[in-house]
Amino acid sequence: MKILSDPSAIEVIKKAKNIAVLTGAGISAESGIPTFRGENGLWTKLSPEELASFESFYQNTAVVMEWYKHRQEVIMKCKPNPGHYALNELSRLPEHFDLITQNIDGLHQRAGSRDVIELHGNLLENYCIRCGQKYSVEEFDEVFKNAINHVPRCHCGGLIRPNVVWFGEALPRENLEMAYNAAIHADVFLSVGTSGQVRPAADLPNLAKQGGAFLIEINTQKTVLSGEADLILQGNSGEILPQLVEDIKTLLPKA
Ligand code: BV8
Ligand code: ZN
Repeated sequence: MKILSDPSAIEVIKKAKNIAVLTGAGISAESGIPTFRGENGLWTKLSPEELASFESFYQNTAVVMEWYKHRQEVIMKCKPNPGHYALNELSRLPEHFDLITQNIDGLHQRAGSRDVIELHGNLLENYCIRCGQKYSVEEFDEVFKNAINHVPRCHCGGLIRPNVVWFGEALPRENLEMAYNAAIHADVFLSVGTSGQVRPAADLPNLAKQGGAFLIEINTQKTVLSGEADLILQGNSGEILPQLVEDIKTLLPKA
């Protein structure tokens, strides 16, 4: 069943040279990774400030690291879903494609996407805050197992933290610049599975609009971004994206 029936969307996509996509936790929901703010979102039980900030890491290292360790285990058991694979397909269609994600689960990369612009880091990477030593998931497991009071320490004695961006921390400069650049040059910008609550990532869809992009939102619900969207495709991204990419294939000759 064709999902693209909107004539203006069809016109824009036919001429699109640059397509950019921003994904949030919603694209991984069908892989079994809980979202943050949905009905059973992670943070409905625990507030973000209690967990995802350097202050709480420093004051409640064991609680915060238990939470991240649990999330690493969840991620390791999950697999990319058809939505992740569809975006990898889509990347081959336009002249230029950018995939920007707020997610830290690495599922885009596991679905074959390359050059993923990770705005909030990657939960499968950990590092020592004192000497910067990186720890793979396996190495971190080892340290965590022998940690005194669940406080994982590097051989230099420094605390080990996940390589994610916490509230109040700056996003990786280079990745943020690439994301801004992708948004302002996009002819079509897809916002997929994000509630648009967290800045500066949530500024990207509007930035794309200001740059003249046709904004498509894919979400199970309306969000703060919906008012700006030129086309809203409401539903599960794991179902919508494969259909949308099939339609785009008929409109865009292979780049
Ligand atoms: C910064 C990593 C400045 C960690 C995350 C006061 C003090 C300090 C900062 C601020 C402040 N007030 C505001 C700010 C800015 C703050 C912010 O935006 N706060 C918000 C909450 C008000 N931002 C920051 O602090 C950022 N840094 O500003 O630094 C600075 C500059 C220079 C020098 C120093 C400092 C850092 C933000 C990054 C925080 N880290 N994650 C971790 O994961 O543990 S944020 C977290 O939220 C995740 O990364 C997540 O990706 C992100 C956004 O959430 P979503 O992805 O949108 O997920 P959500 O659950 O909300 O929504 C899911 C959506 O999917 C829903 O709409 C749902 O309907 C939909 N959905 C569900 N299922 C499906 C679906 N859609 C389609 N299909 C489905 N099947
Ligand atoms: Zn160290």
